[in-house]
Amino acid sequence: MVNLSRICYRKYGNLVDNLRLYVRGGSGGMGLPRLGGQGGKGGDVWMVSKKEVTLKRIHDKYPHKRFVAGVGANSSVKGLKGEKGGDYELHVPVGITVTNDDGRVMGELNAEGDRVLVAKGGQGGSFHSAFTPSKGQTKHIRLDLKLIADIGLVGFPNAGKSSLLTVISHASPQIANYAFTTLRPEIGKVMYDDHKQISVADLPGLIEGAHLNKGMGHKFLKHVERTKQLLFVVDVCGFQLASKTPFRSAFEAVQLLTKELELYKEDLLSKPALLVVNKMDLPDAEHKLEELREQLENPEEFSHLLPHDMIPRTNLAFRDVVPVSTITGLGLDQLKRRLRGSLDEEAAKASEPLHRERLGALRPSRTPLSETITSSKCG
Ligand SMILES: Nc1nc2c(ncn2[C@@H]2O[C@H](COP(=O)(O)OP(=O)(O)OP(=O)(O)O)[C@@H](O)[C@H]2O)c(=O)[nH]1
Ligand SMILES: [Mg+2]
Repeated sequence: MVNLSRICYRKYGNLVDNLRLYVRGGSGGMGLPRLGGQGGKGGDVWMVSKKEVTLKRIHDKYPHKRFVAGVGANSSVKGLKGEKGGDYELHVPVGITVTNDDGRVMGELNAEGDRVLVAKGGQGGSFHSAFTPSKGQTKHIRLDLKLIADIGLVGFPNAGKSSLLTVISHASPQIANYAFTTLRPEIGKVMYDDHKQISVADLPGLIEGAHLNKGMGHKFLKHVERTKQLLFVVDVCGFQLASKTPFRSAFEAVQLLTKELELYKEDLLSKPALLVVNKMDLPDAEHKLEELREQLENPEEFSHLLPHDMIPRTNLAFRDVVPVSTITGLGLDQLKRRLRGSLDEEAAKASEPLHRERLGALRPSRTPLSETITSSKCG
């Protein structure tokens, strides 16, 4: 069995998860009216993903954050068709969404070597433009990094997500008894005795309306996209954001969080999910937990507790519901085991087709005759 007592931690300090850049395509080269020569096209600016790059490195290496492609060569007697200006390729991390200043998504870089064109070069001067070149596109763009982690913590503010990360890894995010203590994601590593590591991302709390970008919703939700599994965290006694907003029980919190993910990107709900019910040391927690379990078993019966438009279309089937207290330590070992178990289970599933393929390759190939006999038996 895995010994859970030795837990290490690696903190990703100074995480930069977004950057705003100025990009400009190169201007086209001058045409040559006398000989009908065409100027070279200006170079383009591209974002190209590379595994080893970080936004922090770009931030430090290019303080001006200006990226300009080369100008096209002028048409000349020696070279009537001017050469194209050099493209500028900026290497960015994998997992980037590129948006322009209006918030329009220009492209996603989700795999090594993906490319997004962010600023086109201008046309070279030619007969059609009275031999006058055009300028390259000029833009401000934003790079948003979606974190990669095995597990992403999803919860309303104050549920105890950071407290949980602190006790299952040695990360030390800020913890306080008010909403929005965590303003940027932080990753903690849970390390097991066999050197297996699980990365857990503490994400800032979501609020109702996060899918509409309320409370910086998208900024936080984007990180959930690249985590392998979800760990919902709710306060067993429920949560109220402010005196003017409604009180939400643990069940309502689960359903509302599910709905926020569904409205942001329904695919997220296909990720395996576990539910942590935190603060089990509080009075009446056992009774409330029972109530929650009952409600989760028949969520439809309790859907009247939610605003009509916030009832999830499909209820999340949690792999497990784990009651914990980050204060007394209750349930933490079980949780760590379940996290490990759930990830191992998925990894085994993912490698199954490969195993089958390899086994298949080892078996002697059948003759067409034996195949006919086998299939006729089934009929
Ligand atoms: N009684 C009790 N309080 C807890 C427990 N876990 C966390 N808390 C308290 O709950 C409050 C919020 O904890 P955080 O860990 O900052 O919550 P969070 O979910 O990270 O909050 P945000 O970063 O604002 O989203 C703090 O006052 C914690 O001390 C617990 O198991 N029992
Ligand atoms: Mg926090």
